Amino acid sequence: SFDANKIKQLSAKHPKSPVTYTYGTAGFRTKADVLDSVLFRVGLLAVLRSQSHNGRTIGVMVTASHNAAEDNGVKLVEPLGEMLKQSWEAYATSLANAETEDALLKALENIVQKEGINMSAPANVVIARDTRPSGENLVAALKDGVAALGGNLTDFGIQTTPQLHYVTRCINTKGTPEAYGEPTNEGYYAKLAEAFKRLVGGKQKLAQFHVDAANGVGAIAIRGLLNAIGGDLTATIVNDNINDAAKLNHDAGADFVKVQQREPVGLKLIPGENYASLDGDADRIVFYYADEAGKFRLLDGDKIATLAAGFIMDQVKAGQVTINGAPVKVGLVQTAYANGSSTAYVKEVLKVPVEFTETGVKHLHHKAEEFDVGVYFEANGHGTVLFSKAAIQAFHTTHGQKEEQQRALRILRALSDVINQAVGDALSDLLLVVAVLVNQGRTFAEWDSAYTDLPSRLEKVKVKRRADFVPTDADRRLVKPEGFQQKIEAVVAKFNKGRAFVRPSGTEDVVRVYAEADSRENADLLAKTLCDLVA
Ligand code: NG1
Ligand code: ZN
Repeated sequence: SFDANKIKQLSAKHPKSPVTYTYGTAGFRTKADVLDSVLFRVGLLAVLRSQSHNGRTIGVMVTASHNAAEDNGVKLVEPLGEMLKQSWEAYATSLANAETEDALLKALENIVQKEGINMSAPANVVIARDTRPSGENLVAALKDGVAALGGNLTDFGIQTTPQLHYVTRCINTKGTPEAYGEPTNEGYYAKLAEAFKRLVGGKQKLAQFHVDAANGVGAIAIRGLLNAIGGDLTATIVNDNINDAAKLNHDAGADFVKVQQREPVGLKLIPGENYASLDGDADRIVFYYADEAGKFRLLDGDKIATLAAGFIMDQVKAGQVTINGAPVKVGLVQTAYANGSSTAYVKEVLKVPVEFTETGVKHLHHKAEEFDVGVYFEANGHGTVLFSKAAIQAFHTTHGQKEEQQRALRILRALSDVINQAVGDALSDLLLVVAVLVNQGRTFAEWDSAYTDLPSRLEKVKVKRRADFVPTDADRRLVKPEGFQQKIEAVVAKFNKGRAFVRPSGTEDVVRVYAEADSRENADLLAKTLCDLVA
């Protein structure tokens, strides 16, 4: 078994704060100054998870994404880049909350026993962190945790979340038929750049591009990517100050732009030009532009999803791709936050089936795997497109008769390379969007014209116990507090095209209120009325 003394000794360097932790949709996430013991214990868990996979490499990412600079967080990544298996989330929580060193040892033993872990199996862990200043010490605690159980650790340094997912998948597939790429930054940039060039080479470029990097790690990564691409994509980068932590995500970044429905600090929108904002760890992106009247127009995750789903449908048809004689099944996965207009457009115009899941990409990811090509995006810009093994094989083995068919097959092959299969990735999604528009010869405004968003409002309310709010039906209704859902519905019924729901956040100590209605005023009023009801 394990060396209890060594664990106790190292654990004593990382005493637990009097806080109750929960491994939620984004792993552990809270104020950085109460995370030291959590990082140590996540190090322990990462070793066990690797051993349970017979030494395959587990990823650990230290980030608090779009949250404020004084927050931080940590999440584990499975060997192929997926989010931690759900049954292990409870183990993570049990380790984090063990009050004493003996309780910690007991919690460890419990995991070893329940999972039948062979403690002499090798363990490999790869870690990375975002630009938060607290990351350095937290990584040290994480390393102590991995060392306490004798695991091997590779520190990948300061990287985006998707880069860590990518590198984890690459390490674990190296030398196999599913090899995903070189497990280095250069490999990541080169893979995306090469596939992107296949998609856009020789075609008319989009108008001037501007990228807001939220003063986070995305500022480094977007430069690396643009370098690798060369002349086929140029962009100016703003909000790229990673040395002043106070600026991180401050009035900038994808979350700010989506929630405030306005441009970030540092950008004055020029009609005809194109804009995108990354979040603090570059796994989310939203696009926007100013229309002819100078009005801000948002192209969020729903717009990205509909663009991708529509384009892929077109290519699958033109390529006449089938799997076992049946047409390739393209599907879209959304959450309750998807704008009602986008759902209607996908169902009625694109005629692509839509499924709903709970909030949080792990839920969307799993649902998307049920399709041959599963497109999933949260409205906030977090998402990707998953291609099944059979679909990728079909793209490669279908024999194109006419040039039009061959062209579609080439596009599908390149798309499956440019789109990050491990996790939603702002940089990969940026290339996807540009490539689709270039191939369609369309502008942002033309993309936007597919459907008109219903005005919406997202608010958060501090409550005493957010656990009192229990959602059901993919977060669209509440079963608790008793009778509360009926009250919500009575309010919603008074609004034309009204739709609203209330759910507890999985990443912040708040309850979220979402509302949409036929006008800006009504969406705001509906949200406000419900906030008062919740408070
Ligand atoms: P919570 O805090 O559970 O609403 C937020 C986002 C999710 C997802 C997670 C993980 C909204 C309304 N919620 O979850 O979509 O991105 O963070 O990062 O944007
Ligand atoms: Zn993020």
